[in-house]
Amino acid sequence: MATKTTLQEFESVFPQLEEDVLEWAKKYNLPQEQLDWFKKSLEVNTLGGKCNRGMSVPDTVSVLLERPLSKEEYFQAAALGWMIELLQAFFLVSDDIMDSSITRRGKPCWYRQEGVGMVAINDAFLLESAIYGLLKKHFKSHPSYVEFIELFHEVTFQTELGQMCDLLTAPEDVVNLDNFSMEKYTFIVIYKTAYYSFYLPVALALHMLHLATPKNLKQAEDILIPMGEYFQIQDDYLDNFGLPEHIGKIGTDIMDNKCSWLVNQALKRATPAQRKVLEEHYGQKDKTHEAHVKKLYDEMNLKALYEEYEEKFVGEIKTKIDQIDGSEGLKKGAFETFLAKIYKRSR
Ligand code: DMA
Ligand code: MG
Ligand code: MG
Ligand code: MG
Repeated sequence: MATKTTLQEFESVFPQLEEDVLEWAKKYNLPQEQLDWFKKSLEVNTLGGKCNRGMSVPDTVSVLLERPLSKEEYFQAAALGWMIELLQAFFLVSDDIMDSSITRRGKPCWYRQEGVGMVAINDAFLLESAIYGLLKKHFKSHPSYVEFIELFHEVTFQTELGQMCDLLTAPEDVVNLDNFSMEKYTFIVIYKTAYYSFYLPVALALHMLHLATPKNLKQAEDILIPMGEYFQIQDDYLDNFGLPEHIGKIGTDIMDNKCSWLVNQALKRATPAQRKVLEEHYGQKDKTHEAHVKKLYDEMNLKALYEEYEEKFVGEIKTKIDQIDGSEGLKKGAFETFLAKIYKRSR
């Protein structure tokens, strides 16, 4: 029987990994003050989230083995999970600067914390580098060491392409609603979110267990990419309809001129008068403009539309899970747990 990890158990692995990263920096005689800074950045930016991505590595490994993990197996899987959390920390620190966000995980974004500012850019790079230090320390003799490195590089590249498209579709000074489309939207969310958040954890688990056959990787991708798409649609929905107390952040998509799921749905259904409201008020860095758009979203009943869509999308993902061919060791349960974790989430 597979077992599910807890946040507490997963977090208990972090101090060891943090120490490994700091030891690596100490090798270069990094002055104590900067060592303390790096430690603080590692803790503030990597801890305090839900750790859904990270925890899904040990969970997936346990489902694939159909048994609880030994101490050694748990450590390895959790270490890979923490590397995803570091990758996520790297993306979030930079994403918050680029999106001019205010809060993250219920606290000011790192770049807005006292004394940080644009040092946060370099801190983001360091969070990314930590991944490769940990991989080398703990996986150098694993037969899939090169595959692990290539996978992290590939997924990072994919995410950066998605972020590029997200940012270039949302210029700060020109609002042109014709730039938005569901095709553009689908590209953005698959690349900026689905690969690193959904495909990566399962691909890492498969590599760890030597089950990463082309067929298994392809089947995993075909399910996890739509699941990631659904997850980012939830993120866009929560940006407007979620409670900051729940999501730990204040929505910025309307003021940021983002090609969000909500604006695309609104544009699809807008009367000429409603389109005019969007043209006048979308993408303006001003709360009063934002309020007009929020009111329009309520009038257009986008909450109900989202809920309808959610059922349809989850149904389609479940059908895909049912069609899994387990002949090379892939298990339906791996995807079912993943989906259950995000279904109807409010945070
Ligand atoms: C998330 O996009 C994508 C990455 C790679 C961080 P987002 O800006 O919608 O995320 P959030 O709402 O968490 O700022
Ligand atoms: Mg953002
Ligand atoms: Mg963003
Ligand atoms: Mg968002």
